Parts: sequence; C-alpha cells; structure tokens
Amino acid sequence: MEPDIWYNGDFIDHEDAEIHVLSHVIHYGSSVFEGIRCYETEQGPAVFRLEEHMQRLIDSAKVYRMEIPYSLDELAEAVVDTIERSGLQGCYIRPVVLRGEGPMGVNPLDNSVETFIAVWEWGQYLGEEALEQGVDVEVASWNRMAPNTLPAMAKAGGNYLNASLVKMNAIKNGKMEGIMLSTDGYVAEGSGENLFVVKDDTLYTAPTGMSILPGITRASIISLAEDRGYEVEEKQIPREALYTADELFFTGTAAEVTPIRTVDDYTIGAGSRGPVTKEMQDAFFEVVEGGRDPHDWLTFVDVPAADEAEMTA
Ligand code: PPE
Repeated sequence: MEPDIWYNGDFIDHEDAEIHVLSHVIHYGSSVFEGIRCYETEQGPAVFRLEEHMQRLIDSAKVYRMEIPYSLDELAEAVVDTIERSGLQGCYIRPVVLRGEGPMGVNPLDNSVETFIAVWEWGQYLGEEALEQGVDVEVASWNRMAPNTLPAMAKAGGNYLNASLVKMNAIKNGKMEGIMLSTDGYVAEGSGENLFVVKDDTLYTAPTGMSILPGITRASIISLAEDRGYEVEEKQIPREALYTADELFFTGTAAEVTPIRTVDDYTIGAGSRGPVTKEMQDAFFEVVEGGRDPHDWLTFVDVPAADEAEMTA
C-alpha cells in the first residue's frame, strides 16, 4: 500500500491523486514544488529544515502569481501529518502546487490552484556508492537559463525541462550528472544539485544571481563550514576552476553531500572523496542522522512504529 496523499486539506488514496489532461500544468509546466527529507535520526524521525522549504514553496508560488490558500504553518503541519500517516520513519517529501482546470490558453490566472503532498522512500540519488566513491560528471552543453528568461530562484516544474536535457545527455555520455554554466559561462549548478569547489581550504559556490536554485542544503553547508572555521566565498567560478579544484561536491536534498571524482574526464584532486568533503558530509549527517541539532533545523515527527501502525490500521 502506497502512502496516502494530502490534497487540498484532505487525505486521498495514492491511486486517486489524479489530474485532468487539460490541466494548465500539463500544457505549460505551471507548477512549483519542493523536495524535503525526513530522516530516521537517533532521536526519532525528523524533517530537515521544514520551515525553509515551505517558505521557498510560498516564494516560488508568489513569483508565478499562484495563491496557495494555506499559511506556512498549515503547509508545514500538512507535511508532518502526511509523514505520520505514512508510517515511514524516513522518507522524501514532495509538496507540489499546480495550475489545474480552467480555460485553455497560456493565461493561468483563472485556473485552479491545487496543492498535493506525497511521500516515498528515496535512497541515494546519484547511485548507491556515490557518497563514498564520488561521481563522474560532465560540463553540460546546455546552459542554465538566463536570469531574464525563467526565474531560477523559483523551484518551478517548467525549469526542469532544462534540467532533464542536462541529465539525459549526461547519462547518454556515461556520466552521472551534468554541471551547467550560466549564459555568461560561469559555473552554476547540477541538474538537481548545487555545487561547491574546494581550493586551498576555502569553499567556493556560485552566488544566487548566477541562475541557481538557492539550495537549502547549500545554505546549511555554508553554515556548517563556517562553524568549523572555513572561509566560504559566493562568487563567480570559471569553468577551468572545476578541473583544478582540490575537491568538488554537490549538495541537495536528494543528493545530500555527494563528492565528484571526475569532470569531463579530468581527475579532481586525488580522484576520490577529499578530506573537506568528508568533513562536510560528517557535519551534515551528524545533524540529520545523529539528530544533534545546534542550528534548530530539525522538526521531530511522531511516526508510529510499523507494528503499532498495523495494529491501529
Ligand atoms: N539546484 C537544483 C536545480 C535543484 O533541483 C535542487 C534540488 C538543488 C539545487 C538543491 O536544493 P536543496 O534541495 O534545497 O538543497 N533538487 C531536488 C529535486 C531533485 C529531483 O530529481 O526531483 C531535490 O534534491 O529534492
């Protein structure tokens, strides 16, 4: 049995979470969404940075003039309820707000706004060995969209047509992921991850003006690195700085903290997970797996154990 899905304030069966083929989103990509993880920490299941994800969802919707009829607190509570109802101790959470039925045509203003929240178990995003071994990637031939074409700070469905092109090419070329450059040629991000460069014990990542998604894992890694005395610079990164980096790693909700071992067949550093990457992984997992939470990033949830859930089902 797949977990129930939250839909506009109620729970519905997984298989009933359907939309009409003439929904605006199908034709024009008009959705905004989030990706969040709930971890089974040593202190019990906890959602990582729930409030920040809900705020980004609300901001994404605002950019597209979609009115979500729920407050941040109501959305956060809906996420917690969906997890608790699922019985999953750890899961990936996907809230999506979309333009539904209404008049056909590009103008979405008279189409309905529908909110869904789904949960599922999601393992390692970039392959089973990725966190330890690192991944092989390429610089994508598709650029990240220019800042005056599609708003990159909004996590909108349509943006992921660009991401899909990048990801498909990478896979066809035998790589795990593609790194996109901005239209002026600076390093932006992966198809579903932000990117960090480590050079001489300083961490570099693209600034938010470089058409990147302002990643919540990215922000967390900046804090965790600064806590440990590292200097972090948000600045323009030229492509060749990838090849000459001491270490490179991706960050993202799905990807967590994933080392990169080659780019365009250049070996990065020693060709395996570097010490700074390992330190940042450990710092991240100490929070999300250890449940040690100096920044107050975790929202603990009360998921009944599997046998209890069965008894009450
Ligand atoms: N950039 C992009 C383009 C992106 O999609 C993500 C998340 C990030 C950066 C990292 O953001 P954050 O999760 O807040 O640290 N990508 C989500 C979707 C992946 C998918 O395949 O779907 C995710 O990681 O949940």
